[in-house]
Amino acid sequence: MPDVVEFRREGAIAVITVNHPPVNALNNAMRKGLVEALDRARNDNDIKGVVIAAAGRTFIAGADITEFNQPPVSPTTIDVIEAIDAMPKPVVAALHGTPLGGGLEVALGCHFRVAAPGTRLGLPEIKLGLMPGAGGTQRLPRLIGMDKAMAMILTGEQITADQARDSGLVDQIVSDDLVSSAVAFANRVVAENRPLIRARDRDDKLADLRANPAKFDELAAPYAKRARGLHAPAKALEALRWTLDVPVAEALIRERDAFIELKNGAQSKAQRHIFFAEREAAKVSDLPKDVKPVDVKRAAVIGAGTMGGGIAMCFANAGIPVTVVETGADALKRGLDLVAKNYQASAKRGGMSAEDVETRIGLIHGTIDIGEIADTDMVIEAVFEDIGVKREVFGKLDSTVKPGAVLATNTSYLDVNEIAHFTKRPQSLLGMHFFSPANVMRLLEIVRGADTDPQALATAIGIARKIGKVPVVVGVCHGFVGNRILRVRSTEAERLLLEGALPQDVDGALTAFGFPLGPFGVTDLAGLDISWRMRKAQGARAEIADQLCEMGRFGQKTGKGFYLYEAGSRTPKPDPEVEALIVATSQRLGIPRRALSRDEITERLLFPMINEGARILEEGIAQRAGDIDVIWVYGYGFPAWRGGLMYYADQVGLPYIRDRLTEFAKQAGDPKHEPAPLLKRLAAEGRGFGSLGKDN
Ligand code: T1G
Repeated sequence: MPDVVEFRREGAIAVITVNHPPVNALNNAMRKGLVEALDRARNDNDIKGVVIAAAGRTFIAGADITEFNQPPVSPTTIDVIEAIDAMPKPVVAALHGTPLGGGLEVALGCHFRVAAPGTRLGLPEIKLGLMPGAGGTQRLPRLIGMDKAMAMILTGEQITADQARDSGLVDQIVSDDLVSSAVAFANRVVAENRPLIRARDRDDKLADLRANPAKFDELAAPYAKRARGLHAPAKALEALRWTLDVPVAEALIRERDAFIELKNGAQSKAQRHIFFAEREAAKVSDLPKDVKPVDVKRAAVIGAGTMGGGIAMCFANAGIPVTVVETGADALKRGLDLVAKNYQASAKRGGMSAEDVETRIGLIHGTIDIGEIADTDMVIEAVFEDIGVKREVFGKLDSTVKPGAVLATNTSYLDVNEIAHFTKRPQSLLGMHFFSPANVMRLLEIVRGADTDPQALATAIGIARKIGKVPVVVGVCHGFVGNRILRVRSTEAERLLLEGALPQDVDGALTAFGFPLGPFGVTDLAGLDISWRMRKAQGARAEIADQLCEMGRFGQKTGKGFYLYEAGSRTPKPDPEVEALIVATSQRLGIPRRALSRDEITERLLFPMINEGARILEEGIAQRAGDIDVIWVYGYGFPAWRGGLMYYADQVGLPYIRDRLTEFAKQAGDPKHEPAPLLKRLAAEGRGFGSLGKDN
């Protein structure tokens, strides 16, 4: 096992290389090794300069998050940076891959930074409910100015090597061998006897702001507005403000204390749970390690509707040529025009350059001849949600597409096993359930059929990650995992309307909980007609929604749904006509109306969803409770700072949820609210869903 920190000399330059695969996370051993190596370089008079580099695919990608739930062990990241700060010799960071978080903070502590082309740099702590805790909030604004530093720290987004060089974060982009170039850079600094100015001592880029502190509030306002119940953004903004009027030594101590407070807080623990759950969700316990995925060089999408176009964009965005097949030239043209319009809109927003738009559109080819996709490696069907249409499409695909290609259906609730047997190759078929808009939503439910073979499954998981999705492997049932739980929520939401709540009460409860939109706001956005069509196909009924549909009130697209929408506005307004319809329906059904508290509404929605999640785990439709958390955070806007549906249940406590479900069942005379056996068992054992999978 190579050392986590290696020390070697190149002439008068010490080269310190860290090596802790896969991402060089800054763990206890690495920090200790770095401090020892820096002490050695400082005390050796023959050493005139230092380079800090990393082996493997990336420079340090941050503190080791797996250590966060244990007490901190010295030396800390701050100790490492202070050892650099105390160095009277030039220290150059040699950056490649993704120097992030504590890794970038170590680099900020160095006197100079050189980077390989393609390096992406960031301080993503905010995405973990944290803030930079090793000097990032004090050093970055001094190097690149407050507006750029605030954007990096408050969004957690990465910047490119060019952006880093142009902003002053990186001194040089080196295209030859990175470490040799960094050594040469260090030798030049020594030879030229360049002054060693530490980032913490630079104030030139803050002078204007210090003279006009009100400008800070202007910069901070949009980030503060978006914080919506999150603790980390507020703390990070407070720390950034210290650069204006708090001595840097004092500010660094305050920053550390603020970071520790966040790290020990419930929100960050929940967001760190989602970070690891997202990575776990792509792992399938019985998938052989040596399975060889199909190399998807060319893809195809059947159907150029909203979903088909969005799916095609996902492949084009990842640089994979994709053919879109439609039945008619008009539908094809409409679909491809919509794709072009989406790209142009994103270019207008500054999301991509005109050349990017051209390249991506160039990767999408349209045809009405299915024969053209015979040689593709993966085909995703995104046609009308009708089993007869699926049968026809997959029959054609089976006789057209080369053996070994992976065939996927984007169905959101039809039986994937039934669809697989429309072909003679069920082993190569699975579901790839994208969420609308497919080019934006990151969740991808990979629906594993009874016959899906390891190669098809591994291919779908690999391609999902390649196109920037968060894959979660699920089993076959009506609605798989996400929509099956959504259906429970929708049923309960309607029930609450009949018992006394109004749409704005129900939506208000969940937006207060942290959802961006409530159930009825979402339905108005997506269109009531979509679920209406499904209910009619299944002979199901939703009293209020069906009446609204019969009145042609399909939501935002018709200006009316559960709410009213003024022309050109997407802001939902309560509609007295809908309230009257709800009250009349309660009376017609003989359901007495009563006032429902926000807490009761929240529990009546979330607890039945948790119960359905327990059943999903019992049936093996989801591998882990964390998979359900990831699905609802990435597919339906469940607030990540609450950790997801099942993690939240563990925080509330299963005994309480069990008892409330028993009450709901009695109240509504509805056995489906009876607590699931798994939930009852865990409650009785004093355990949570999070304990499953360890000793079940
Ligand atoms: N700590 C521990 N493990 C980590 C890790 C980390 N920081 N980052 C990744 N891993 C694991 C991950 O769980 C997975 O494990 C494997 O590495 C590959 O990751 C003081 C305190 C670097 C862009 O937030 O964004 O520094 O599943 O699948 O898609 O202010 O990982 O293989 O067992 O994601 O190529 C700040 C988080 C921490 C960076 C690579 N840093 N990581 O993406 O691979 S807080 C971060 C990432 C901090 C300071 C504070 C990504 C990546 P396994 P992967 P990838």
